[in-house]
Amino acid sequence: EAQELLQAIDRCADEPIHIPGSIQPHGFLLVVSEPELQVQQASENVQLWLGIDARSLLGQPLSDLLPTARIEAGLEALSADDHNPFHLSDVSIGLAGAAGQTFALLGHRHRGQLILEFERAENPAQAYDTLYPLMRTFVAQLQDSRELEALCQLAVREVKRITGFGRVKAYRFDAEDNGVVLAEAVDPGYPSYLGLCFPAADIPQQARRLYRENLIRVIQDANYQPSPLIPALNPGSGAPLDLSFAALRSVSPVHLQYMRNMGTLASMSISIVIRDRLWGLISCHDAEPRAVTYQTRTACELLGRILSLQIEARESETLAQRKLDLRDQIVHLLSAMADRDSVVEGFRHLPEVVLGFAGADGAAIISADKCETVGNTPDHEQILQLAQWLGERRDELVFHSDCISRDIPDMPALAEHCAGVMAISISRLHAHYLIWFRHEQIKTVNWAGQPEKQIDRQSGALSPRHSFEQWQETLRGYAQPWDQVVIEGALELRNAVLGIVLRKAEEMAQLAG
Ligand code: BLA
Repeated sequence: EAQELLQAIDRCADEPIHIPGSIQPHGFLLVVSEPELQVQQASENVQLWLGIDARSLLGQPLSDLLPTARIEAGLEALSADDHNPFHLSDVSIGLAGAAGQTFALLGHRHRGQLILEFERAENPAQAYDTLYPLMRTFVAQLQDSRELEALCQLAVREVKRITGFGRVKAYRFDAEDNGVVLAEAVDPGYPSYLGLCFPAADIPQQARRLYRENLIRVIQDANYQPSPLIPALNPGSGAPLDLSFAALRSVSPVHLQYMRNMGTLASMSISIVIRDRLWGLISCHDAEPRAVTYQTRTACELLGRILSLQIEARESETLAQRKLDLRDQIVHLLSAMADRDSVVEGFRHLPEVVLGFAGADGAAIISADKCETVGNTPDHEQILQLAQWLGERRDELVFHSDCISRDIPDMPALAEHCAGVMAISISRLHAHYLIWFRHEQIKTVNWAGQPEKQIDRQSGALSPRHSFEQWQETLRGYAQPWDQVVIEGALELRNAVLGIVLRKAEEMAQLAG
C-alpha cells in the first residue's frame, strides 16, 4: 500500500505543468515570430477581449493590432532567453481603424519564442504613490530584525498590505519537503494555519523546480475556464508552447481542486530561494477572486528576493558561529587528551565538553575492551555489542543514526535505552570508538489535515485532500537528527585523535627501543 502511494505521488510529478496548452483568461496571449513580428499563436479568448477570432489573427503582422515601435524598443533590451519581461503599462490595441482598448503588456523570450501577454491596464503612478513607500518601510524594518520568525512576520504583513489578500503566510520546507508555517497575517473569518505542517505531496517536484526559477505566480480565480492556445502546437517548433515564464500560464487542475477544497479562490505565491534551493514560500490566499497588477507582483517578487538574502545572511552567520564554537570545543578536548597523554583520560576529565560538543545525552569511549562512559548511556554490555556491530562495517568514518530501531534493527535493547547514536573510530587497527547517544524525542507534528491517500482512478495520481483541519501525529523512536556541522566536527575530532594515538604509539616504540 505504501508502494502504491509513492507511485501515486510520483505520478503527480509527471504532469507537464509548463506546457498546459492554455492560459488563465484574465488576459490574452500572442506568440509572435521574429524578426517579422507575425502572429503565430493566439489564445482563443482574444475573441472576448478584442472581438477578433483568434484564427483570423494567425499569420497577420502584429502592426495590424498595435503600434510596434515600442515593442521593438522593448525587444532590444531583451536577451535571447530572457525571463525578465519587458513591460509597457499602456498599449493601445485594436484592429486598424477600430477604437483602441488599452492594456498592460509583458513580453519575454523563452526557448526561442517571443511571448506577449496582455492584461488590464494599470495606473503607472501606483508604484510611486504606494509601492515604493511600502517597500522602503519593509527594508528599513528588516534591517532591525534578527530572528527568522520576525523576518517572516514582517514579510507576510507587508505582502498583505501591498496585495490585500485575506491570508498571507510564510512557510519553510524541511529536509523531507514538508512545509511548516512560520508566520501568518490573516483577516478575521479565515482559519489560521500558523504552526501547521503541509505534506511534501502538496507540491510535486516539477512544480518545485519551476518555482525555483520563476519566483512568483498568481491564480486569479480557481473557478476559471482555461483559454486554449490556437493552434495547439507552435508552428515554429512543432511543439506545445513552453509557458514556464508566462504570467498567464494555466495551472494544474489538481491544484485548482486543492484550492477550492481549502476555500480559497485566489492565490499568489512568492518563492524563497536560498543557494539554489526552494527554501520556502510566501503563500497568499483569498476567499474571493483577486487580481494582482504587474507592478504589485514585481514589488512582491523584489520583497521575496530581499527576504531570501536576509535569511541567507542570517543562516550563514549562525553556521559560522556554530563552527567556531565547535572548533573551540574540539581544541579544548584535544588539549586535555594531550596534557594527560591519554585519549581516555582526556575524555574522562571533560564530560561537559564531550557531551556539549555533540549535543548528546551520553557518551562512551571504547579502547582495548575497556568502556568508559559519561552522562546517560546504555549499559556496558550493550555498548560493547554496538562497538562490535560498528567493527563489522568499518568503511564508514562516522556512523550516525537518528533512529536506532530503524537503522540497527538487531539491537532492540539498545533502542530501548536511546534513539540516536553517532560514532567515530579512533584507531586504525582496533575496534576503538568514541560514541555519543541521544534520547528519544517524542515528536508531535500538527499536520494541516489528515492524509486521505485518495488515488484518482483515471490518472492514478494522488488527489488533493478535502480537510485542512489540524491533525496531530505522534512520532516515536526518533532522536534529534545529527546535523552536518556536528558530523563534520566529529570527523575533524577523529583525525586529530588518530594523530594523538599515533604519536603516543611512536613514543612508546621509542621508549621500548
Ligand atoms: C501547486 N500547491 C501548489 C502551490 C501551492 C500548493 C502553494 C503553488 C501554486 C500556488 O501559488 O497556489 C500548496 N498551498 C499549498 C501549501 C500551502 C498552501 C503546501 O497554502 C501551505 C501553506 N497537490 C496536491 C496533490 C497533488 C498536487 C495530491 O495536493 C498531486 C497530484 C499538485 N500542487 C500540485 C501541482 C501544483 C501544485 C501540480 C502546480 C500548480 C501549477 O503551478 O501549475
